[in-house]
Amino acid sequence: MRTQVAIVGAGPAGLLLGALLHKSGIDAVIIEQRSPSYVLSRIRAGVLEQVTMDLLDQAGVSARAHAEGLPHDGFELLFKGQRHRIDMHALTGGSRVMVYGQTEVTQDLMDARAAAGLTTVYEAANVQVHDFDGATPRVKYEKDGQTHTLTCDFIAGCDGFHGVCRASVPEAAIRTYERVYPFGWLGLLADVKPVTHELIYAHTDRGFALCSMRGNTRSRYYLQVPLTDKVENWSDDAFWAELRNRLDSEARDNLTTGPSLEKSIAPLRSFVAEPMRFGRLFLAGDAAHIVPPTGAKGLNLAASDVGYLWNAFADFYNDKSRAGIDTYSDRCLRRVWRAERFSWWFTSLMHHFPETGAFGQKMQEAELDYLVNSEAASRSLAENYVGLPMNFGA
Ligand code: RFL
Ligand code: PHB
Repeated sequence: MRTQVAIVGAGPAGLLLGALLHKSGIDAVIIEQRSPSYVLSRIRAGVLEQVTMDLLDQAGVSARAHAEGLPHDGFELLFKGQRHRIDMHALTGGSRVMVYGQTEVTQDLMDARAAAGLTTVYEAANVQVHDFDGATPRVKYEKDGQTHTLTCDFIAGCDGFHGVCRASVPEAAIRTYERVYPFGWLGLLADVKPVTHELIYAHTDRGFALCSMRGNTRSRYYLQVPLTDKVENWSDDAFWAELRNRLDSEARDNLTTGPSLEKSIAPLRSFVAEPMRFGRLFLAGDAAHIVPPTGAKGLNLAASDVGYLWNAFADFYNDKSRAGIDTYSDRCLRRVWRAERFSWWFTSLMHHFPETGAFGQKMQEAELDYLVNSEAASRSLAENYVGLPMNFGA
């Protein structure tokens, strides 16, 4: 088989790239190691920046997101038992975010891909990338007991943090930066009405909690937990009781509980690999970088990488220019590092770090107090939360 762009990974990054390339008349095949239902079972992001919505619009896959997504103009910070609203819309001169689940984005992209008759190979085993430092890269994989080779002009590594693409780059050609946090997030999804119509980010001395949603009748909640906790030891009742402990009295009274549809623990990590291009191999999304979820930036960064990569390939095929390809890594990394900084900062501010002691706790409270009472500080938070433009400082 031959294609112009071989995409490894059918998560949101790979599927969105496939959709955008199709709009520009560029041929792409996606190779995914899992089944569609497995990909859809991963409950992850919930907050989409305007930049991401714009890319979904350009890919022609945003109709359901506009119809069913919830536009949010603000969110709340809860500390010392009080909630404080950050009015993103007013503070940023009109920006907002869309609350719409990653599962739904993925489903919309899968449906559009199937409707357009585009090729996705699911359940591909032993996927390997070869010769990306030469003129004719290849992706090899096994399917139904047979070995297949996909020859291409470029490989897009959209295969997530544990994928094969970054791992195939010689160690000397890549530099990585990492911080692992000493806690994880226990997430619970339930068909209950959200505790309030906006997200609540709660800082308490019992740990962080987040109240989010997937619509008016489905809620997504998270608790900071020690990395040693096991999800099977957290009953639904224990989850709801602990969440109550971390909320203010009004939210506690409004909290509706119910059986969980899904519960899982995710470790928190900051990670960046530099550069993001190796010859004809381009990394995008979680394959190149990870942010802790506090800033809601992971999926949005995956989308902006893909936006730059789409432009690079469109320049190459349609305008015979290599400029986008040559600047891809630098352009992505600039936006990535800003989101890394914001996600690290917001994580450090909101979580409980036992090792920093009572002084550390006081510093967090003083910063939160400043943040909600200084318009300049609130604006900085709001500006980062809604997402920086793709061509900032250009
Ligand atoms: P994905 O989603 O991991 O998809 C990668 C795909 O590649 C496949 N794959 C392979 N395929 C072929 N061969 C191989 N060798 C392969 N190895 C892997 C995988 O099966 C998979 O299908 O990466 P992608 O596309 O870069 O997307 C990134 C996002 O999924 C991620 O950044 C976000 O979910 C992060 N995130 C959030 N991001 C936001 O923007 N807003 C949020 O509100 C938000 N909340 C979150 C989050 C992540 C969370 N967890 C669980 C880490 C909340 C949580 C709890
Ligand atoms: C989510 O709804 O899953 C979500 C929302 C905001 C975050 C992280 C996750 O910061």
